[in-house]
Amino acid sequence: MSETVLSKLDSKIYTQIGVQLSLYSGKTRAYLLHKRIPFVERASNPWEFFVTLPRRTHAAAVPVVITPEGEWLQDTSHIIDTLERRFPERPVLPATPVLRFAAYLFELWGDEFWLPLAMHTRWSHADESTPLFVHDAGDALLAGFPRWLKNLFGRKHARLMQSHARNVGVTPELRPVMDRFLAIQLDALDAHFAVHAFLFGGRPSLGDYGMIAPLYAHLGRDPWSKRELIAPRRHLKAWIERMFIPESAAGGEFWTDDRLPDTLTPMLRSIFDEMVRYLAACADAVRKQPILPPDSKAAPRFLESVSYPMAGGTHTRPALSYVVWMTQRLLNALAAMSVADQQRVRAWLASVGGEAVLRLDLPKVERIGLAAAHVA
Ligand SMILES: N[C@@H](CCC(=O)N[C@@H](CS)C(=O)NCC(=O)O)C(=O)O
Repeated sequence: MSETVLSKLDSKIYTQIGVQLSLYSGKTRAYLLHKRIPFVERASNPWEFFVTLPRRTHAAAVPVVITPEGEWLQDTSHIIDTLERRFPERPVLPATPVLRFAAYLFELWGDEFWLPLAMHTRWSHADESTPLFVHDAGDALLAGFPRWLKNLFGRKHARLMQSHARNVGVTPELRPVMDRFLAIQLDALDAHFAVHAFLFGGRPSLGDYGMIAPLYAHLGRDPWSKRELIAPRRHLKAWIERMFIPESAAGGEFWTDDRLPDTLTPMLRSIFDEMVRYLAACADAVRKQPILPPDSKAAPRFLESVSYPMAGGTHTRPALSYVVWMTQRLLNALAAMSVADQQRVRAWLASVGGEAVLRLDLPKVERIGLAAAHVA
């Protein structure tokens, strides 16, 4: 290829700073692949991760997508929103209101409600997960360094993540309730994917990208959960694979009748009866925080401990300020619909016992990296 052709190609290529072991990197990787956005993925290094990323994105976190124009985008929801405007073909949001709103609900459920479940499958089985984690974490942040140094760093990072797991509600006492949740929801997902290629039809939606977050790196790739939870559920396993094979959605469309099939009912029960209670608790916790000036550079991330229903029991973990930002985004998406479409969503919520979503009363927030600031 001539140099001009190569430099023209370069000028259109996106870069994802991401890691195989990372929950959220899998979400944007699947998205970039299915959208056929030209991109390369690369690891990071300590300087970039701990100095450059916080400077540019207010967070030492991946994934980050660098646009060909040199913008550094952090936060998978923000990345997808931004790229959807630039790449409107094959949109990830269904055009019909009920599926569109449901796509936001499933994204939030996968991204945030499943976070403790993913951390549980990884760190409650640390004896099996740690070697792969240490290996990958070393490669991801210390590419080119000797293996012993990579391992030293990887082990330090594993200890950090194990303490982070306690921060999102992974404790020995809470294991039984999380195991029950996983059994119910993984069976339900398997039954859904036995008859449908993706959540809402023949191609992945924003909801599928939220769900692949916990189901790829943690449940789908860590040795214990891959063997014990995913291998026995072959339809779910096949969906995880499809999420990284763009051809699997070729010619596929979202359903046009704007209805969710009964196979999604167990997931909706968790969304409305469990997740919404957590969202409300996060909103209450943020409301108790002092109002910050609009140009603030930092905000508290982990707030008071809150409890909410899970699989017939109770789960407890710190409220997250960030969750309120994602919930605000969900309600903004509803508010942006025409009056007629909003009415259809409301009618659907009433018909599936989901009116609690509409009763959520959120403090106003602005996102700062991995946190959200309570603003006036
Ligand atoms: N809400 C963010 C979450 C990003 C995130 O938590 N990334 C993890 C890796 S999967 C990370 O780098 N965490 C660092 C930390 O939690 O301090 C997103 O959607 O991008």
